[in-house]
Amino acid sequence: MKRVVLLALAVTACQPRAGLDDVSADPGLLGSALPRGFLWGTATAAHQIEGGLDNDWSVFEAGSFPDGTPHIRNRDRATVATDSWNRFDDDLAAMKALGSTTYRFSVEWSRLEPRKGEWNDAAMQRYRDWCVKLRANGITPMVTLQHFTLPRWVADAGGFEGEAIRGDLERFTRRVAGNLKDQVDWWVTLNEPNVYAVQGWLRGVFPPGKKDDTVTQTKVIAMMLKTHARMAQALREVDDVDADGDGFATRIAVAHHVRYFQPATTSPLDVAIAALTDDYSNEAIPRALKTGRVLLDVPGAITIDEVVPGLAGSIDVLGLNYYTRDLVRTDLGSPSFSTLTYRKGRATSDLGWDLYPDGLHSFLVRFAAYGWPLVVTENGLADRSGTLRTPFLVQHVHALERALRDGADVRGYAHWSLMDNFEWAEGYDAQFGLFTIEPGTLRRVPTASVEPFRAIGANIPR
Ligand code: IFM
Repeated sequence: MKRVVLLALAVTACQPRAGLDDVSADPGLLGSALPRGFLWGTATAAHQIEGGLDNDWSVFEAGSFPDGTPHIRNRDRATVATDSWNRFDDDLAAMKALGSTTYRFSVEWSRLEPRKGEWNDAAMQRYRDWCVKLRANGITPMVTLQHFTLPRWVADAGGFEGEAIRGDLERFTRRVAGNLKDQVDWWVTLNEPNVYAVQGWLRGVFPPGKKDDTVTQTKVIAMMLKTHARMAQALREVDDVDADGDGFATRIAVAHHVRYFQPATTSPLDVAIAALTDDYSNEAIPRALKTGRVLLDVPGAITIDEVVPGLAGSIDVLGLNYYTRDLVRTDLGSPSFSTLTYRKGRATSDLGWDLYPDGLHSFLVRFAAYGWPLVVTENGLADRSGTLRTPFLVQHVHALERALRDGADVRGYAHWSLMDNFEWAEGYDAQFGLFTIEPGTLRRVPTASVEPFRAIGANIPR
């Protein structure tokens, strides 16, 4: 019966749609090729869902660009977001409906340490309660320690442009780990250092809203890696409890955003710039995590070549956040030497992102060569109509299964996102959720992809 339902789902899901290539293997068994114990679930981040926060983003959201355009589409604010701070039980019910065995979420630094050295123990206790509830429901918590936001006092001191953040985030990590160590083994220190730096210093659409500053952007990535090394060290020292009994007290990851860059043409310049972009954006961070040497190069602007103590060996697992493919067209007048575009005539998400499942297969196989186990810490699409989400899911899981067959050791998949939420500069327009949020009541309403998601998960060997 289960097989028939899945087959029907997958057949519907695989009706030809421009740009979502056909699944060639038997889709009725999707999920069954994943390894026993594979973590299956969703991801969120505090600022995007909790509501009631006061951090550097709260300030940025209120502002505008010099031409008067608001920083955030439609002047949206994360003031309430999905109100998850007060509705965790609703979120948990949604996770259970999905048959989740993991939930990746972030703990919010500005909530836990609103002023330097001043700790909010009640908030820490609430995060702890979430972890206890998750585990009681067979859902492994995966906790992100920094996901794009900073407390105001940290941002005022320069954030990742300054030096102090290394010590401050290390202390924060010690505090969180000390409180959650008997509940949490899976830790993500930082989310998407490359995106954080590009959006904040090149595109100017994240705080601190600086533009075309590839020098500082590159220094920020290096500082994030240095900070990560200290956070990882802190986790290893403090979290000495193997919460899930698998023989490891810590599984430390960085959630690394990868984009599949292809040259827009066969011209040698496009090929060279695509390779440069790929190295800077995709390769430099895993390479640094493996070797301990940060090597970042923006020709003519900045080269960083620095060995960072504690960086080599700092992760146990590489997290990959994968969404899309870009075509790289040379633009030597631009600080990044390129403009990015996408292949015409293919399905795109509501944000214009090319949907390219083969890219996931390619990255999993490529980064498996470093020797780490991998987790897909994010994968999803903005799809208000809900018509593309199921084929997207089916085909990305299929790509993941092919990567496993090709030798990649993939341990988990977290769909972005559990529910529609505050999508940073895009506000609430971009809807990534497996659940949608009913305006007014904020009720979590299942999309048509909930059942396929659950059905695939049910095929994972237990
Ligand atoms: O919403 C974001 C998330 O915070 C980080 N990774 C990409 C997602 C979709 O843009």
